[in-house]
Amino acid sequence: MLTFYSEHQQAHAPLRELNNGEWMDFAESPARLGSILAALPAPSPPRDHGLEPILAVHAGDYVRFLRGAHDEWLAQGREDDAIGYAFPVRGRRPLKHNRIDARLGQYGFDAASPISAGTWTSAYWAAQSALSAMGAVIAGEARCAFALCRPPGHHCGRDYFGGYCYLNNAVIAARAALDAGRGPVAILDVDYHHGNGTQDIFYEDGSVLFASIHADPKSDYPYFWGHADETGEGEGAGTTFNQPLPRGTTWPAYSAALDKALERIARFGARTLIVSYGADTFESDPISEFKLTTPDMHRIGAAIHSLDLPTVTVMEGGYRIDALGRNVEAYLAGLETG
Ligand code: SP5
Ligand code: ZN
Repeated sequence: MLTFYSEHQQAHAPLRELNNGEWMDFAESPARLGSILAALPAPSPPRDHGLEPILAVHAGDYVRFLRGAHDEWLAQGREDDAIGYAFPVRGRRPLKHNRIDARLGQYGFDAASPISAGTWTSAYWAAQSALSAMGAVIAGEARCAFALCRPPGHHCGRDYFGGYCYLNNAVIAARAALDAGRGPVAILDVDYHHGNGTQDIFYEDGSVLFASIHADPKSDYPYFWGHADETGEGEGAGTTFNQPLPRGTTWPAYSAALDKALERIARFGARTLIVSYGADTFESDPISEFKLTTPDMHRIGAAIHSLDLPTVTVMEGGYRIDALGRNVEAYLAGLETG
């Protein structure tokens, strides 16, 4: 599988996150990359597409904030990672804030996504990896390509970060496909968590189908999005398809949901597919509660293969580091050969 990855994606290295009322080691650690790289053939470095395709998706003020947030944090005499603790209730006036804590709250939606010195660099290059994978598929160099993105992207929206995500790699790749005339685009999100940022960005856009299979937000993060009755609005009415599943889900129920999602994608008439792949559906993932196995990862890939579409996979979550490489390898093998 043609894979894109930059060593700059290691630079993002927060120390801790707030989880269930306690500080824990940051789950989305750079070591995830080592596990995946050890299981795959050598990746290609991404081409630098610059800021323009990022600004086609994300708000300029948000991108400026992200680039400067860690410096602002240090300038206010703080140490280590920038992390917010006060978040505006939805609908507050868009005041111009100066205090870094207010700005972290304004642009973030959780206390589990710190900004470290290397965050912008890694997020920028993860987006370039996604753009390069899409570029290769558009150019016909391969039918499928893999963007080994880190940090992941599916939780962040046009102007907000959260859920370990700072730039939405899947959406940036989708926008590039649309701009190249390769729409309609379907985004299939199989991370354990609902891809709320991706959903938000395309919620009123009928040119992109967003289909997601995830833990029920009644029990699991991100709580406020991902319910089955969120189906899109306006021009996007009917082009969001959420299938929340209970904790403990194993292959039979997962497979049935996946078949439904694939059927919707085929019916939608997608000409390009983007898969937001998370390995956090794995049975021993430390922060998740589905019970899929490594052979199930191969089955997910093989089921998607049957759509026979030009496909870019972007890496999202997956935190059981010693099994991560094997899970990604199994998924990609299924995707490539069926
Ligand atoms: C990309 C991605 O997978 N982001 C996930 C972000 C999840 N962040 C908070 C999860 C809180 C989980 N707490 C449950 C701990 C069970 N021991
Ligand atoms: Zn996840």
